[in-house]
Amino acid sequence: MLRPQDTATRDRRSLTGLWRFRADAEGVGRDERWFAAPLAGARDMPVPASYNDIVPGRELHDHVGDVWYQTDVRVPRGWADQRVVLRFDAATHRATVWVGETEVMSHEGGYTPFEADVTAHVTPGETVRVTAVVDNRLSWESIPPGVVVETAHGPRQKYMHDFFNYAGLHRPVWLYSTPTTFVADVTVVPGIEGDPTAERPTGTVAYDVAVAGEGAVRVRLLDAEGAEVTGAQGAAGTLTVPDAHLWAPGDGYQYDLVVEVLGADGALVDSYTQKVGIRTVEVRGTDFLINGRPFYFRGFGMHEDHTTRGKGHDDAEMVHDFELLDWIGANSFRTSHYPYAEEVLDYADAHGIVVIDETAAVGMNAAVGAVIGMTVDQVFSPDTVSERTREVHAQAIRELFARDKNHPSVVLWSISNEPESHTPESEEYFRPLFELARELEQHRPIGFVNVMYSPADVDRLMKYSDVVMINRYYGWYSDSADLAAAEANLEAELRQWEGHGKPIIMTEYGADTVAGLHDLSGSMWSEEYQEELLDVYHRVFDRVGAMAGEHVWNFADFQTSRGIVRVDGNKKGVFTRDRRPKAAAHLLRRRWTERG
Ligand code: BDP
Repeated sequence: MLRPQDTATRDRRSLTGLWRFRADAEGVGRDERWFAAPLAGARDMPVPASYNDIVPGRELHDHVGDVWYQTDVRVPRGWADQRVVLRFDAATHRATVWVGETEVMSHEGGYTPFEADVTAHVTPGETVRVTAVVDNRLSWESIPPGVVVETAHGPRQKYMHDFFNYAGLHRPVWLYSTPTTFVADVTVVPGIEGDPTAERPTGTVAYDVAVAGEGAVRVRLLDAEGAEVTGAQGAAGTLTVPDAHLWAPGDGYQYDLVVEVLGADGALVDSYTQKVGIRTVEVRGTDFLINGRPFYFRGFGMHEDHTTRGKGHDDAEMVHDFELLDWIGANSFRTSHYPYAEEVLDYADAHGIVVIDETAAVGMNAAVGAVIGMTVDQVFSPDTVSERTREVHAQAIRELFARDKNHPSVVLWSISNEPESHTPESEEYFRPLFELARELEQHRPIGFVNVMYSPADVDRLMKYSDVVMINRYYGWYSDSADLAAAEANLEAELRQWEGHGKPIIMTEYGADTVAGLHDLSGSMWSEEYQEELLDVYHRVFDRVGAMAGEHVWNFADFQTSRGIVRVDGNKKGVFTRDRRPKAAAHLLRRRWTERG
């Protein structure tokens, strides 16, 4: 799905700001048609933001069910004869939207965009009311899964993943215009002819444009200075780019593919600009190659998580986080554990940061659930994570790939984090999803992230994965406080995974660390222990030839559900939640900036 854009033929109006908001604890708003009038008893709520931490008290923080958002927007006068689209970049976890009293769309899944053609329901120059009901409930048929337990004291949301169930309108909302004949989709697949390690090789850009309506397509490829490099007629083809400036880690060079739809008279009907980074990605033996060169992932699993706004996107926080990644010498991160805002991927593209892009399929694991605070006998069964869940999961994969397919920063997909992967039931669930992912994706590697409970001798899913991605907590959840044992056991396990003959990326390793807690005997939770533990892992990584990357868990401390294993959230951050460095930040900076 194309991102809204201002071009010669398109305009956007942002609907970010304060919306009218009302929680619907009784779940009566749909029957009472709250969309049909200005929301009674509403309070102000910022968009984008999670609503949970905006208001003091438990009520909104722990709300389970629907909340209502409403705003008024004046449709620009100049949009007469245009197609008008209403787009939500995300609504967590599902929403139904009305324009005036007309229901225009519903969407399942909290981290991908959705939109509707609302031309028939608006009048340019006039104001229209937009209402969205957003439901935060997780069930056995949502991704991620969860269970709402009805208690004598009200509903309680349980889930098996280790981050707080922030909800609301987390990303911008747009009203935008396009011509009635318009560019509906653009797909680009970059390539390199000959030796990809050459200084300025010949690049290729295979493109495919979907047009709604009748019109001829013309494409022009411009370099970063705006000079035309090449072009072509026709909705699909392959452009050749002599002396290509490649997109590469640390060099976010991009071309502009200007896509134009022309009328019978040759006049411009629609115009859309797609950024293109020319680079190749390949797994060869135990190497992960970008542009033919082995790439070693250094960085973090992250979270979209900040005080007050929760998972709400914010440019200041985003740029600051990227500046910290740069300061520490990270070259990559994983969008653990859900698709991040598109602004994040655009920034990664533009700055040469490499991304492992993950779906929201997290917490499909009873053993992990038991630690977090939800018990379930069997995660994969007709009554729990089932074929119906798989349909939702498949749709999440389709939407993620459709949204992010053109980002050069995305080099590897993760279709799930730490699912149970040692049982026949889990294999049966996942095999079709790997097949689907391969059908949708022809040029990037695909994988999933393996959990500590499924080592190489029992895991049944790694054979479907191009890369071995594993999260390990030797020295924390196992071998607690015993780093000598941790070192030996970690190495022994990595040697087993080496047997797969694939690159290994340690996608999580780390220790909960209370900022400011120091201890010269290196007790757990101290800054010293976090440093020592990271040193142990790094020594081992440097001995194992198949290692292709290290992502520390986590970039920053983050909020989780409440329980006996977390003190105001997960403290495995290398930065605190307000982004102050723990001692480990300096250790990583030394390692990652000297390594180059
Ligand atoms: C892993 C999960 C991650 C958790 C982490 C932890 O992938 O979401 O936050 O461990 O326990 O199980 O800190």
